[in-house]
Amino acid sequence: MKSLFAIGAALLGLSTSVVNAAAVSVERMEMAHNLEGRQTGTPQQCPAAGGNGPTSRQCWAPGFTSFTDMYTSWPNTGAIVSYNLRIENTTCNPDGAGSRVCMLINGRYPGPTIVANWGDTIRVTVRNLLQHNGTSIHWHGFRQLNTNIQDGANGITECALAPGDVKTYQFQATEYGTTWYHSHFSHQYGDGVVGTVQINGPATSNYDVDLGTMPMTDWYYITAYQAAARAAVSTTGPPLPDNILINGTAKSATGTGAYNKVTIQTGKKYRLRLINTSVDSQLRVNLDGHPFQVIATDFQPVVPYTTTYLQMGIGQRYDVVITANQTAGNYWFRADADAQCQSRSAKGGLAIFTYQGQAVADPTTVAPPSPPTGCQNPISTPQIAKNVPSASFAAQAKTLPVAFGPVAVQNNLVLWTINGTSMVIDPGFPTVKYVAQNNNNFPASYNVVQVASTSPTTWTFWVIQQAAGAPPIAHPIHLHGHDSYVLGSGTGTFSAAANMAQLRFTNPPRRDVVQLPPSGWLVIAYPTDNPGAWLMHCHIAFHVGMGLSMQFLERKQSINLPAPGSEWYQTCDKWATYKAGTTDVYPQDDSGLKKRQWPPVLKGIKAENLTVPVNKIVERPPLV
Ligand SMILES: *[C@@H]1O[C@H](CO)[C@@H](O)[C@H](O)[C@H]1NC(C)=O
Ligand SMILES: *[C@@H]1O[C@H](CO)[C@@H](O)[C@H](O)[C@H]1NC(C)=O
Ligand SMILES: *[C@@H]1O[C@H](CO)[C@@H](O)[C@H](O)[C@H]1NC(C)=O
Ligand SMILES: *[C@@H]1O[C@H](CO)[C@@H](O)[C@H](O)[C@H]1NC(C)=O
Ligand SMILES: *[C@@H]1O[C@H](CO)[C@@H](O)[C@H](O)[C@H]1NC(C)=O
Ligand SMILES: *[C@@H]1O[C@H](CO)[C@@H](O)[C@H](O)[C@H]1NC(C)=O
Ligand SMILES: *[C@@H]1O[C@H](CO)[C@@H](O)[C@H](O)[C@H]1NC(C)=O
Ligand SMILES: [Cu+2]
Repeated sequence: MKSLFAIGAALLGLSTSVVNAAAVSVERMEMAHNLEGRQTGTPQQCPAAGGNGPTSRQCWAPGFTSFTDMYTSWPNTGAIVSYNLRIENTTCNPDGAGSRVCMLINGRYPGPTIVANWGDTIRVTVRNLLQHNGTSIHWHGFRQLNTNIQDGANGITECALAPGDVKTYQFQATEYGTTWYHSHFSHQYGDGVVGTVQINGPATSNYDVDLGTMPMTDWYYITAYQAAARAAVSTTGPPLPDNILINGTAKSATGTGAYNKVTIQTGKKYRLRLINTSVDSQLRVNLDGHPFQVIATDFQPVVPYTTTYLQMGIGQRYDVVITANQTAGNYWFRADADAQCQSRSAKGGLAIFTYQGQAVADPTTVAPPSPPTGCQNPISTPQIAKNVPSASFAAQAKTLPVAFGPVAVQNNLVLWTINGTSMVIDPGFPTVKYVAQNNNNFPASYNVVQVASTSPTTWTFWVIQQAAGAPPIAHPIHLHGHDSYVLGSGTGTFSAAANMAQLRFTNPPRRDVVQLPPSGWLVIAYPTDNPGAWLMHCHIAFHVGMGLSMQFLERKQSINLPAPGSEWYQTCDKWATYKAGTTDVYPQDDSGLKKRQWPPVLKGIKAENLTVPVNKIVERPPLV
């Protein structure tokens, strides 16, 4: 009989060599800090009027610079930036390999880029024009300070929008930088319901031209729903992505389609906003001949550092500056599935950067030497320094184990658990509704962890631990409602006695997606300053669909609840009507966040009634 380890690896489609390689060396990425004058974190004098320009990117608006603590201060511009998003069931063909079913926003892939200034209010009206799917749109990385119900996580902060329904989201951009929005309903974002967001603000290094957002994703010729269905029952792992799209386009293996093309001019510096919007693939990104100067990680401005390669987990963003100082010509931009993070793709991702005045042609450049080894979080230094109190760590830190079946469920579904539970939610009965009804009987499968807190300044600490026997796969862990303060990560089993000295409490990196290393641990912290029900989940769409998700219920007495009779409740009423009608042709068959059956049934036992960890309930004969 195969070991659980080997079965897990087989289910996730890892070759034995990858499994073995993953267990070995873990090194940090190259991180030469740039030590030029003002770019090391010294504030420059900004004109009273603001003064943001090519040589003064630290400056922004009167009283606001890249040194402003954006957790407590932001410009109240009074501006409202409005967008309309129509989600439709249609077809698309981004690399010319053939038309397939897609769900698109406003008929394009990716959907429109939302552009606003720091401190603006963003108002987005979403129309669900799908015939047979709900939807909900999550504004990835936005802190949603005191606006939990705008987070767009169906089953947690809102009811899913029924087919035909309309909903308006509204929240303030209290942070700036680069992010994306995507459907949080089932596997829908993998079929096209994604777009990027650019919030203009100050920067920690200078540049001449902002090239805007550069989303990169794995791409399947089958739909994400089909891929997930195969992944859920497969003995050989999720299907291999067929291609990697850069800014929504690529050439296929047979040469159809087109590369994304960017023109640059000798002597200029360019800001590029890289976003990994994949379903299953971690990416390794570089531009041949042009090192990246990193100025932000997720929504956090960082002290600039230079690197030739970036490893990007799903949902992660890097804002980088490149300098056009090489021989004029064509250069490959590469985004490859990162084997160091157990990712694979049938084809690598390519785009072309061309110097102005040169004819566009396929480049002949080669990738830089020494790509990173291991699947790691680079240690960046936030520009706005914040320390984490270490005194309460030992008393308050709690462990959340991440484990993997085999769990015998209907149809031999593959499941992931966190703290023993594989999440299943009801898109029609969000956690916020329980809170509004003062009902503490959350179903066990909602995987609610109530956060101990006496005030907004109480810190909470979490050790996310790969359980013994879990397959050695990195998981990009995304936290809603907060930036994770990344105290540390490593291999093996965390123990305060052995690993406390490794934790960084002085200005640790902060970001909203952090890699949990294979066979290892990750320690995060955050202050309980944002009341709400906040999801924390793996951003690999297949894994969240298989339940790798939990929610923190933070200071529930202080959550701003929806007003009675408001649109929020109407969304729930419409969802209930839809579920009771005859047009709901697809039963829920995933976690609901990326999907599974509601109510959940585990070998005849309703998950609401489970008191023992799901992964201890039933063992079934291993898949062979
Ligand atoms: C999309 O359209 C196809 C073909 O008409 C249909 O089979 C499918 O159910 C639709 N999907 C959704 C989510 O509406
Ligand atoms: C959503 O639509 C897809 C077809 O496009 C279908 O496979 C899936 O089951 C639907 N999911 C739900 C929960 O309605
Ligand atoms: C991405 O594509 C859009 C639409 O084609 C284009 O306007 C934009 O300049 C591209 N961005 C980059 C960074 O290539
Ligand atoms: C995107 O993230 C996934 C999963 O975290 C990773 O496997 C992939 O390499 C990343 N892609 C890029 C282009 O960074
Ligand atoms: C080009 O610019 C990069 C980034 O600023 C720098 O590291 C490199 O030394 C420069 N190369 C040349 C040839 O000037
Ligand atoms: C994890 O689950 C167990 C069993 O349900 C529960 O007792 C424990 O409190 C949970 N852990 C946390 C951190 O909430
Ligand atoms: C679940 O628990 C409820 C209340 O404790 C009980 O009435 C019900 O019979 C249980 N259902 C199952 C399937 O165990
Ligand atoms: Cu995962």
